[in-house]
Amino acid sequence: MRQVRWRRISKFLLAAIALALMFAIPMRQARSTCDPSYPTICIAPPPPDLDCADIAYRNFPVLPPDPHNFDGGPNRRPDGVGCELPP
Ligand SMILES: [Ca+2]
Repeated sequence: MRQVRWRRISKFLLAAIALALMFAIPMRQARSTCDPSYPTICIAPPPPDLDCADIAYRNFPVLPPDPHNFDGGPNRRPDGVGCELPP
């Protein structure tokens, strides 16, 4: 009787571990490939250092530290919006 119960518990534990791995592995990949400075799009952190000409996104939210410097530049002050289209 105890063996049957233990088998059920171990089956449940194996299923729980498998489920946890199924969800944890893709989340870890997403975290390592998408830089948190660009929360609405997925851009990998440098290297390589990208410029606006290297990506298709425009007018997207940018959070510090903005490692690619999509927001701001030599003649622009950072305003939290990356790769703005010219007015
Ligand atoms: Ca900007």
